[in-house]
Amino acid sequence: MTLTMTPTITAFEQSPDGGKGLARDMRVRWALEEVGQPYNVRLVSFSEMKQPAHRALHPFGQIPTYESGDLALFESGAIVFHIAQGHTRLLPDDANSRARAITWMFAALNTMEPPIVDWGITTLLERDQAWYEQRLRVVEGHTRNRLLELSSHLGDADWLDGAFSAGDLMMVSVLLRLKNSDMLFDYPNLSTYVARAEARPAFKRAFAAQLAVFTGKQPN
Ligand code: GTB
Repeated sequence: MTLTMTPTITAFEQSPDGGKGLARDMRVRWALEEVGQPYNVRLVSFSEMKQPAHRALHPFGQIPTYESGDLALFESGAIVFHIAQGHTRLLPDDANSRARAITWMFAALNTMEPPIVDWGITTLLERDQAWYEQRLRVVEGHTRNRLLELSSHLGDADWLDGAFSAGDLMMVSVLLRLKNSDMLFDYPNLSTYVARAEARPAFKRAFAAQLAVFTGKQPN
């Protein structure tokens, strides 16, 4: 089902990652591309995000948001879930397969993303602290534990549970936050898993669109 009304999402006017696709609008763009849903993007500055108009959409003053008709959503997980509904490409019809795909979305957001975010914050913001090396060892240890467990589950499968689903979309989006490190290389099946997802045409279109915000060049 393609929506008759074109949804609008929000993204950083100037993403701190310089277009590497690490901000959370990327996963929403990717989901929209997977289901073939055209969308508009409203770019917001850091100060605009904290203004009442944006907070009416997002209580925490962040991106991404999603608006379609009289529906306004925040939280990338909820947005991707909403987009995925009714699209077997992202959520299978079979009730049990669908429940498992949703479980993987939650696992990506609740089990994998927290240690990865901790690691990101440490490497980005805490380098000057006297306790940096000690803290880095702890957060890298937590992250590696989860990567090892995920790697053991994935084994030599292409995707987490049968066909590609919103669970994979969310998991890969989370793993991509480690791209600035060499950690993923230590788990070759996870590196291949991420590369397999990045090769999807929908991922490439979404990536090009968010990069174009930074370069000012429209994607082909
Ligand atoms: N739980 C929410 C969700 O999943 O939607 C979290 C949303 C969130 O963290 N949004 C961030 C934001 O708006 C952008 S994605 N931050 C501005 C603020 O809080 O004032 C996090 C992010 C930002 C930048 C990079 N980067 O440059 O590498 C990566 C990820």
